[in-house]
Amino acid sequence: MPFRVLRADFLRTAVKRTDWPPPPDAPEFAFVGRSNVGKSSMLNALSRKSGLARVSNTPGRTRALQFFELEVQPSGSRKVTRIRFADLPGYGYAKVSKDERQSWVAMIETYLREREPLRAVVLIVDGRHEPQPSDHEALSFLRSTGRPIVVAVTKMDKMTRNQRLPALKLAEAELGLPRGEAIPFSAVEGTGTDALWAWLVQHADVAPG
Ligand SMILES: Nc1nc2c(ncn2[C@@H]2O[C@H](COP(=O)(O)OP(=O)(O)OP(=O)(O)O)[C@@H](O)[C@H]2O)c(=O)[nH]1
Ligand SMILES: [Mg+2]
Repeated sequence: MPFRVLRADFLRTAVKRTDWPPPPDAPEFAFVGRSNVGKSSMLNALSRKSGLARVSNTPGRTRALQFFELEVQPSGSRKVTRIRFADLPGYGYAKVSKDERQSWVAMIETYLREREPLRAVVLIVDGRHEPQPSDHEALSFLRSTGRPIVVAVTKMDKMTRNQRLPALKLAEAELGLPRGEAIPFSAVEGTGTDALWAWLVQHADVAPG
């Protein structure tokens, strides 16, 4: 693991801009994906703290932006860096009113466009299904923000070993990504946490070592 996690804590919930954590700002990363895809589980796997973000079998559980603060240390270094994670409400969740859905979308899009310390975004898709129309919409919105984006293909453990590489390649091809760009992930097996940390660190403006 390129970074050791020294501390990981829930910081605050935000439904409007004034709730966003105030300066001094740390480099921030957002986790975006369909409802129930495994955003909160990914955040827990990265922070090595299973109860940090709330994981649920009930889709649509995370209804606001949830901010977390971590202290991480590059391996082989004494420098401690503070970063933040934002766990975003899932999109594509049908069982809410149109008004509520529109207010979610506005809340998420405003944050993704305007949040100053946001360094990069992780878009999470489910490896068991080819990308859905809402995944394509999310990716094209994210591209329009000009933010660095990485696609993580999660729940890889739910596939047989033989199914994993074809699923990864299919997700990349469907989303128009170069082969090898998406990160295969499993919150259960811990697959992909090192690769994802390496990518995050690269985008944190924090020199390792
Ligand atoms: N097998 C397996 N299950 C996973 C993985 N990631 C998440 N899950 C399960 O998928 C369900 C949803 O996980 P969450 O992390 O709550 O998903 P979410 O995207 O945060 O969901 P919302 O906040 O409701 O949008 C839970 O039952 C998790 O245990 C994974 O990598 N492998
Ligand atoms: Mg969640």
